[in-house]
Amino acid sequence: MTRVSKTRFFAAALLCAAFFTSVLLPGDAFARSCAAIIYEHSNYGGASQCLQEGSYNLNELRIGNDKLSSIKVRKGNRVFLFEHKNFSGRKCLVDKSYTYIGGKWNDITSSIIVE
Ligand SMILES: [Ca+2]
Repeated sequence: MTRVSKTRFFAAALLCAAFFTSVLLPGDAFARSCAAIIYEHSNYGGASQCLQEGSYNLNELRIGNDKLSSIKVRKGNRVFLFEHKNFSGRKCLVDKSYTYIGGKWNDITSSIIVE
């Protein structure tokens, strides 16, 4: 291989690596496969749980009771947060991602419906 073709080869290899990393990165695939992701802390930190469309009562919230502080919502989905278990108490509609769910709803959520 000449010096030039070696450089081109490595440039092409780098491009391929960048492409496959962006397409196949487990984190991205994980994010795309979830209708929503809930997080224990703000800025998508701490324990997290990938949610599909459906109902999640208190015992199905793996981040724990009264823990939710940030949330990612996939475009086209919406999420109802409930203050208490069994989908009762105050209710909050979330249709986009929030790095912080806000003072009124921080560490409150006890059940969730994802549509
Ligand atoms: Ca609660």
